[in-house]
Amino acid sequence: MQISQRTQVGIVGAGPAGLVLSHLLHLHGIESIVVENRSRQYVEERVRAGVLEQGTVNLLTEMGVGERMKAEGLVHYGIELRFGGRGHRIDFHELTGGKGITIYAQNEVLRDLNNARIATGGQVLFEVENVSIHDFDDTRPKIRYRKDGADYEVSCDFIAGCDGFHGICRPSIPAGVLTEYDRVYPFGWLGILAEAPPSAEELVYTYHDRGFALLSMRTPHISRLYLQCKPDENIDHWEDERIWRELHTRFASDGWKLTEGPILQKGVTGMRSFVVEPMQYGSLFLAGDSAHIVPPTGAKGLNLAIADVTVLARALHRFYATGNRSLLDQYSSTCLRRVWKVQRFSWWMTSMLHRFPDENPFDRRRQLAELDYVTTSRAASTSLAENYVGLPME
Ligand code: RFL
Ligand code: PHB
Repeated sequence: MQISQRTQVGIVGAGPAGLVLSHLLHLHGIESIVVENRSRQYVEERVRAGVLEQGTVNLLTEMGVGERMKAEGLVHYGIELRFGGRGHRIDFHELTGGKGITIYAQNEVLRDLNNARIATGGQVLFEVENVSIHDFDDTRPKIRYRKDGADYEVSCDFIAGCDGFHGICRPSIPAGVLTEYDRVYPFGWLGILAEAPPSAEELVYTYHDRGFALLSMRTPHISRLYLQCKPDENIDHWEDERIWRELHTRFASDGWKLTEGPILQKGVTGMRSFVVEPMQYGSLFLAGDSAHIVPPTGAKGLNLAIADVTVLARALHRFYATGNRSLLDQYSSTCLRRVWKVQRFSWWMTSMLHRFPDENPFDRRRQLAELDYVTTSRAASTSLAENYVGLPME
């Protein structure tokens, strides 16, 4: 037996894209159902991004989910680029007319969004199985799923594919419709979460002979640190002592000390750039990581996912308020203008800061010249700063 449900917008995935979209639609009086195959606890505990652009912070605040972020988030007005054993600060505040970033963990954003959805009667269904989408080339699309042993079918007007890079929405689009643009990097990041006060007040991006390293943080007591590693690095070969030794070496700088602490979590992430065009097909709209992936060096994935659904919510609002489809028809082209600029920035930061296995001495000299240029030219550092704090929304 199949149980029928009906909503206006069916959303697959309760990550940042799916939950922000669902709440924005609610604020416009549009109903949605979100289906998520993981548990609520898993989604709220998974360690991922930590840097929010000013525009993301403003949006979450306007949506009424910014209270804890405002109280607990750490506002930064610059980052450090460290190379040749010396630090060079990029002053966002001065270069962008007062803008900054906020350090607040992605899983905390998700916790705040889930609480807001539940408080306002939103339907976010966790631990669903066998999610599939149907008839989305038509105006009567459906989402089917299984939960607690029963089969469900949700009829809706539109489907939002917010199910991340490994989701089912993008692969459900017929062959030949999408063009994929892809670059896989020949390295990964080994990331740790440590119970140690951050050793710097702002994020430190380091270029070192032994590879890139990044110092970030979550709270005044928790550090988040990354090391460039092999893409298929076996985390079991990295006992805590080896990780700290490598971090000390790569961050070494006169008069500066890295504070150690118990490692709470560790893992390896691959790095890729990926885009599909277009980001829509019939009544299906892809948003966030389901449509594009950036390497994490520019801290952009979460922010870009939220930018997509801001465009989608505006388009759906216009459609339901006036019957006018023009913003929906333009969804993909509007999003892709930002997507490609963010791709460029993330690729550029990655290329400037990592060692490449096939590089030659020319490439290394060029990277150092680039770092020297970026940290000494006001024009070049302004370009980094305006991209890092987030380009304006269209
Ligand atoms: P998500 O977060 O992957 O959410 C997709 C959701 O869909 C669910 N799902 C399904 N649900 C139902 N049925 C199915 N068949 C499903 N398949 C999947 C998944 O369980 C999941 O809950 O995608 P979304 O919403 O597009 O958000 C994207 C961001 O999560 C991602 O871009 C960022 O985390 C990337 N990222 C960073 N972004 C930043 O803006 N700033 C950062 O500082 C930053 N640091 C990072 C990062 C990503 C990292 N990793 C682990 C990839 C650091 C790292 C290490
Ligand atoms: C993080 O804090 O997890 C983080 C910060 C900056 C990045 C990537 C990840 O570029």
